[in-house]
Amino acid sequence: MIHELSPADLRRFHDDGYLILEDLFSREEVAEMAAAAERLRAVGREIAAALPASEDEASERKVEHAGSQFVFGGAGGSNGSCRLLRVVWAGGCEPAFLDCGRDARLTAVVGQLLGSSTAVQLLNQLHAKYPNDGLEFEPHQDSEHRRYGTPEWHDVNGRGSYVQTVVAIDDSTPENGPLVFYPRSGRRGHLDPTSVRRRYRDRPGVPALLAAGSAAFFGPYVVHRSAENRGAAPRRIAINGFALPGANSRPYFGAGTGVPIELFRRG
Ligand SMILES: O=C(O)CCC(=O)C(=O)O
Repeated sequence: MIHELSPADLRRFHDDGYLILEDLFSREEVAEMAAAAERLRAVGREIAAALPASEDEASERKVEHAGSQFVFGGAGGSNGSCRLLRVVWAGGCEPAFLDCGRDARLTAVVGQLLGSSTAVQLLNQLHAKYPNDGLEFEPHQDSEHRRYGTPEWHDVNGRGSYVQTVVAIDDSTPENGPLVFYPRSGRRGHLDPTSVRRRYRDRPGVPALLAAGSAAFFGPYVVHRSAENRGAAPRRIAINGFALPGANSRPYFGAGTGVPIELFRRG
């Protein structure tokens, strides 16, 4: 079923910078994604164990495998201190992730938010945080990662030209490192990333306590973060990001990136 956004939904998205829709996917569907996420985790462990140890703990290491890219941080090697930060184009290895990212229940909402029947998918990603694994995301705007202000990004609609979506695979709780938004923080557009981190580091923000199967949709300017998982269960999310055609010229990893897709198709 396609979710028709109300004028109030659209207002909330444009004013607050984000919108939450509950129960977009069923518990059975997210259970399949959870199983797929655990297979990706197991592959990640095997890859990490074979990585040579690195002196440089600060830089990321990227390993391509079966159509996905596994991104690690930490020293690596068989000592086990290497951490899987994200799986890029997760649907390459595990099609359930791409099925979710291309599902009309998700893309039709993106289409209404972008005001377009087509978009270019840039991201299809798994972020998994396990209890006390230390993985956290500092306050940021996604416009930083999309390279706003450089020749690689052209804001074709004057409203950011980008929508990121997060589907919860697990229930988010206050303890397990939920996404935290700062409503209305995007009203002045793209900001200096260092000042964003400094200004928002000590502010509580509004946690998005998404139940499994619910989704958050957000524009490129709203500041958000997520803390370490201090809960007892994983917090896994599926991220898909969509740009208006003509906005992005930076290459992204993944077999389906860069190609305009139809957002309103049925089924
Ligand atoms: O995994 C997280 O909580 C961070 C997600 C995030 O910052 C993003 O989708 O831009």
